[in-house]
Amino acid sequence: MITRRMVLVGSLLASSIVGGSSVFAAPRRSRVMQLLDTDNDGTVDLDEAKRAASALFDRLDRDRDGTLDRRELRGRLNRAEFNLANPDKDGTLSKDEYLRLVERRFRAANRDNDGTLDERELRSRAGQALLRLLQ
Ligand SMILES: [Ca+2]
Ligand SMILES: [Ca+2]
Ligand SMILES: [Ca+2]
Repeated sequence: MITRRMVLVGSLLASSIVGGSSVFAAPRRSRVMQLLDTDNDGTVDLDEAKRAASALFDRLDRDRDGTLDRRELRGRLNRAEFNLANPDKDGTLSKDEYLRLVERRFRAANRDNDGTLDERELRSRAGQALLRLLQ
């Protein structure tokens, strides 16, 4: 037997699926936010960004020499970006240099200067440039 209540709940579910903006729908968290936001406060802070960047650095460093050359970066930075991040011009990025670049891109993406990146800031062009160094 179908009660009025079941019909009501059914139509609410349907409208939240179709409309996507129903108050009954859980706030949507992007895959990348779920991945980076380790303290689950809904934003990415600099510590979280640096931790992800450090883990990616280690994964990309195939020859385990503690630095990334352009081949290991596999297109994440173009030549100009690489040169900017590599002031000592030794042909590789140390983890320090890499994390300094991450910090610069984090600050560029953090438009409202509140110390954290929300979904919208991550989706911005500056946010996407940061994400290329994190995943
Ligand atoms: Ca967080
Ligand atoms: Ca290396
Ligand atoms: Ca922000």
